[in-house]
Amino acid sequence: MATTTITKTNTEELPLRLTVAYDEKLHEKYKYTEYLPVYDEVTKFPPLKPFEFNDRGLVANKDKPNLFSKDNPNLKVTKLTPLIGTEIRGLQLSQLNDLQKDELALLIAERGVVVFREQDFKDIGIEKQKEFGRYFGPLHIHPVGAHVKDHLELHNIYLGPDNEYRSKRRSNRLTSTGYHSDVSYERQPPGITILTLLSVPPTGGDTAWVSQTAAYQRLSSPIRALLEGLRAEHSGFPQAEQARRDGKFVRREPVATLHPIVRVHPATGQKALFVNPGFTKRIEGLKDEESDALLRLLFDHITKGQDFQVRVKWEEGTVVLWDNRVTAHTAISDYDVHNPQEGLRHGFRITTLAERPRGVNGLESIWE
Ligand SMILES: O=C(O)CCC(=O)C(=O)O
Ligand SMILES: [Fe+2]
Repeated sequence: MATTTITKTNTEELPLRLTVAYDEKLHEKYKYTEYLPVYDEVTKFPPLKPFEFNDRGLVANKDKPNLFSKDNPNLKVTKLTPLIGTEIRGLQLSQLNDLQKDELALLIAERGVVVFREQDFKDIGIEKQKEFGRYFGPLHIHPVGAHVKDHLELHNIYLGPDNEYRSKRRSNRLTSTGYHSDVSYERQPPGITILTLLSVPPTGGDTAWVSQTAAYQRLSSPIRALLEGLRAEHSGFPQAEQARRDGKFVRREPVATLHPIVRVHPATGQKALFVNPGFTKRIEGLKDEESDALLRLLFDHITKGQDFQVRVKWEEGTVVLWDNRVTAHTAISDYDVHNPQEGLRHGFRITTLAERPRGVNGLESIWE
């Protein structure tokens, strides 16, 4: 990775060390230079505090008359697959009122992923982008990831010739894909996430999501009943340890949490699997071999289930919103970052935190 370290002084005269994780020369004519990835290597954050979460989808009109107004002749709503994913054209996220945002929260919970095309969202400015996110929940700051300068709530998505960190970590594997639910180790893990790409390769760099609601429903009833009584550990430790090994700064100490394996969505009441190959490590109360075998079964089920997955091709102006409580996702890094024709993929993620997960019969998340 081409990194330059710049040391500047913040208002309290404390030295602020920012590592620039890109090559400035490559981006001289780039429109979104202020969004390029950096690492604040000084600011430390305490553990996340518990908070009361109110899902906006709970107060939404289920028919969504405001979001899907009959008075909007440009509106085009398409189901991308029967089980997961809806695409919307003719509606600007930046213009939605609160009633529409509430209905959108419910739609995201129901459909897992909602893809908005032809958006002006990337050009409304960072403060408005954060304000939009905050409507759905408090914004998460990633414990180790690159971010946007002066805005740690904007998690950076970047893969170019001058920063291959994301792909290098997977270079010894047969595939670049890795399904996960973002930072699922947190006590109150993310609900709605908003991913905006500022630069999109002409082809490649799609993202795929799997419906964890459909994945749960496919299981036989004896397995569903077994899973409904179990919790699994989600750990942030391997990610933090890897970051330290790579010489990166860990701004919040890692946590591990036991979450119910079957999670009930507060707004829809639907049950979904809540395990993912990215962060779920073991099942509470099982012998090692039992836990390994059961998690392997579930990870295979999730990653192989193309009939309950959706793969989204990014376009200029696309913004995707998903619900981490009922989906898992993976980036697909299939383009050659060293070929200028295959382009640069760059964007930012705004991640909103949600409730402490609740399972079936009140099974709750716990931690030490
Ligand atoms: O780059 C992508 O397509 C997705 C990356 C990712 O996992 C995320 O933004 O949470
Ligand atoms: Fe992710």
